[in-house]
Amino acid sequence: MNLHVTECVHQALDGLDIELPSWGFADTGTRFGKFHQDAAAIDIYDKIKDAATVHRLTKACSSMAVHVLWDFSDENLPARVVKSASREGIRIGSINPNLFQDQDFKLGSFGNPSPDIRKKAVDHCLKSIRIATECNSDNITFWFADGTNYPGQDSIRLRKQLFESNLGKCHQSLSPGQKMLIEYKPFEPAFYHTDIADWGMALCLAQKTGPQAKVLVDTGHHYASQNIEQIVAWLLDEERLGGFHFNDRRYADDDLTLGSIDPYQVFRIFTEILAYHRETGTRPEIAYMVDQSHNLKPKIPAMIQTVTWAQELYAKAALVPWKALRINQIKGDIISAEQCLQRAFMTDVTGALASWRKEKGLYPDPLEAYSKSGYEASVTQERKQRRQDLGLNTKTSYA
Ligand code: PSV
Ligand code: MN
Repeated sequence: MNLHVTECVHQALDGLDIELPSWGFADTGTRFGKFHQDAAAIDIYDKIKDAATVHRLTKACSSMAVHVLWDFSDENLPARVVKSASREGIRIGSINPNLFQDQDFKLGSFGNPSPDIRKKAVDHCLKSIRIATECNSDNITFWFADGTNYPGQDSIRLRKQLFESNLGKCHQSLSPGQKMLIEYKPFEPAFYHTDIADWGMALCLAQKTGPQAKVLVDTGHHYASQNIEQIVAWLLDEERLGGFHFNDRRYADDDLTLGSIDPYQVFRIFTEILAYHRETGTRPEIAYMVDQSHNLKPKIPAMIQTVTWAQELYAKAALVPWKALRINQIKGDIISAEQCLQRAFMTDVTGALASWRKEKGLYPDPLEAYSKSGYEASVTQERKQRRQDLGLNTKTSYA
């Protein structure tokens, strides 16, 4: 094996940790329905166990993101959840307030025309920030379904001002190490205008809000031809890139497996990040998170597959010959410059990945290790029984 490749890949993988979403382990669906899986997590403790299983097999996912409304309750208070995560060998990561499910949020949350509902939304975010503190978590992710469906429905400009003022209120209650990650999305559920529709709007709000406000790039939240790596490069240069929600898309926010449609794009995104690190000498503080909820694939293998692809594409990006690339760029030798990227992308890194895993005491192929572990069969049996005992979702089918 090429020693240089092995060294670069090992070093890169040592620095890559990817947070898993609690909601990726539970039954979710589309607006047309749900296909239930017997092995799907029922509660937060199942989700923790599943995320910890992925971490045990990859040593690359030390934390799990949680959604406040879906994961906490009077019974499942943060302290208990944190304890359970630490028992399983992971941490609670980013905290996601839920500003879209309550009936009161029909016309929006921070941008709602009613001051009482705006206050309710801000109060929920302040509570989420307190939960983050209790969980020792540094990231609070703000995604808003806010927008309108019809021209004339509300004032776009006044809503922008409401966002500025309400985000400011939340920023004030952050503790020093915490970050507010502002996520954008072009459409859905709003179909005419979305209040934070793209990276420019998110950046503008982050800059107005304060130094702890950063932008979160969900790779699925872009139109088909958008150059995401350029957005990443600009956000890095503005020191406002806070994190990612990884997934892939073919049409819209499809929650497909990272890199399943365009792996070269993921590679180019990683290349911009590593280039920034190399050129500035500063390692950017980026929360790498997955935001995928699979309806057809089994959930845990889908997550392992995502993580191993992220590692593979990150490892390839680490192989870009930076010096040669820059020399070619300065000379205007476009073909050689492009070759620097293409050759790195085409390098087979599977051997280096396997040796990194062996060094960590892991099985070289985490998917195979999972299927041999017996975990899926054991949780299928246990959760199926528990669902029956609890009277939960017995399958709907035509008679
Ligand atoms: C919205 O589409 C989103 O990307 C946000 O990050 C939510 O928190 C997540 O999906 C789960 O619904
Ligand atoms: Mn997202």
